[in-house]
Amino acid sequence: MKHYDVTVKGAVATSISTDGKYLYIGGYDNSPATVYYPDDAQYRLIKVDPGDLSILKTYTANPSIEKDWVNSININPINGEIWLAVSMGQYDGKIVVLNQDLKVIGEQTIYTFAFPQIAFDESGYAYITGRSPHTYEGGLAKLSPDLKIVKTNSMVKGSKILYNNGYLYIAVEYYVNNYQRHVLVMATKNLDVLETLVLSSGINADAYLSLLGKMDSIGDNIVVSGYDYVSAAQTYNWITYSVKTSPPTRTAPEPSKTQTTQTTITWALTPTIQVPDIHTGTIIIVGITATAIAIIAVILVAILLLKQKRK
Ligand SMILES: [Ca+2]
Repeated sequence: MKHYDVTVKGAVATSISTDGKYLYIGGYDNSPATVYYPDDAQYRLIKVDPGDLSILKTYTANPSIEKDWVNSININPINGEIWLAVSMGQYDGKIVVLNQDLKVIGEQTIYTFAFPQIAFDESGYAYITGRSPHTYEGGLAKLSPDLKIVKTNSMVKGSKILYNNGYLYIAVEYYVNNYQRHVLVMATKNLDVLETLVLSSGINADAYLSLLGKMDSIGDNIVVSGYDYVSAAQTYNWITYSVKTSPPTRTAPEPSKTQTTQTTITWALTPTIQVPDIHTGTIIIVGITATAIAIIAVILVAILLLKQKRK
């Protein structure tokens, strides 16, 4: 089943979420563009019937002359409110809260938080991270359910954020040991960093995280995907990490029996990352890069060819 919306030209969908009753799809359209502001776009949210995919309501707004878009949609688990993380161009962010009728309940601009992402805790507090790829500004912010900024931490400029079992996990990029690397930061609900783990320490390539798309958890594992760029081969590779979390008090790792490859890495910090408090624990990382898969495929093909030649 598909629904094709031809009523809007130049529209791009970027994010989808559900409150269990309806689908909410966000993105942008470039209808405000003029010859003076050719990049102007407004953000756009539609409420869709999950049965026939018909559009029940549409909300659009154009807060800046830049391209404004819905970067992420999250439903507040406490009350079902729809929280939009809107990027106003590539420099600033805005949180917009709507009810199920797509009426705006409140808004909060968070400067420098471009490409924002949202995570909720069990009390309905929201944790926002965002960053500008151009100014290298951004940070981490805690917002109350009524959209007041409770606290900020400008040290952690995340690409993705997740709340799981009492802690925040933020996926960031740091420059460590000659490369841009995937890093996972664990923080308290008070935005204090507990642990910082370099995920791509075994990869000699620059590693990046898309500023669109979420990270998630399954059981005790935090899962996050990104990509790296091998300049010698001029290729991009997908890479996925599954990080087993352990509370700071627990030190014994629980090796996973279901994974084919695993590396045990101690939570540790490189000197270039400044974190106020370091706990030692152990986690398991499982990562399979597309390069590894490609190498295995080439070997398999070579074996098959050899076998055919022998026949
Ligand atoms: Ca705009």
